Amino acid sequence: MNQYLSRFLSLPVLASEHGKGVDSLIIYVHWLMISLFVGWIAYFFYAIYRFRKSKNPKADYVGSKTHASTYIEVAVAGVEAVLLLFVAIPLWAKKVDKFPSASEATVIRVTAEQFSWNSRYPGADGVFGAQDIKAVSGSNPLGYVVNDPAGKDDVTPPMKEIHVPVNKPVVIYLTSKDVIHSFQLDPMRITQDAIPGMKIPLHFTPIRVGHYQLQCAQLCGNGHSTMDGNFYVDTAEDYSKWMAEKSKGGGATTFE
Ligand SMILES: [Cu+2]
Repeated sequence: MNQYLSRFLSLPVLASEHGKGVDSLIIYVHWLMISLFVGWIAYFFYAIYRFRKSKNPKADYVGSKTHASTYIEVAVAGVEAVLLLFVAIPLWAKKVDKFPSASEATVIRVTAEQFSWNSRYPGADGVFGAQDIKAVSGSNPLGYVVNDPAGKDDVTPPMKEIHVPVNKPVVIYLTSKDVIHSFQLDPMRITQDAIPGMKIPLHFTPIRVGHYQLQCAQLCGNGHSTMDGNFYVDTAEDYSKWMAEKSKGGGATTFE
């Protein structure tokens, strides 16, 4: 039954581990809404028939004497409480609580800007080079400290391009250069606002190789609709090849 509803709702392709839980919640909420819809429509037609003029020439000012409506209301609230307490909150707690350690994850810094996405990888040493507001210039808009040794092997792919290996947790530290944007990756069931001045961590594990669309989910200016990005989930070999290609010549000197 759930597969039919999922197909009917045309949920986007699912490519992350935790996404199953998100989809289940969406499906349960829709079952609840479908049953409420059917219930209300049935009651509507029942009321039209039951209180038709030919059988009820005089209005009844007393109304219903049973408590059925109260019981139904309590039952609906009960189902909503179960969904919230036993499905939604545990899913959220797991999603925001248990961050994978940096050593076992692909760690990326993503900086949103009007109207693009910048990504940066820490390179072989696993440490990001420093960023300093004083280093910001026209050719170095994100303020990378050029002489920081930790930054020498950092990798800066072209804008709008992010690669990750499959079946390995991804940790993204998200921020914005200008206004509020939102990092939305539907196949990963991930949406997170990018806020200037904040470094917001998010994590997920991609489980399906593919090329997916990243998009901005926060109206951020005239070019908002063009603020997409290419998110690639590669096999481990393809990812290593790509990373080796992008590492050539050192990353800290390229400010794309
Ligand atoms: Cu945006």
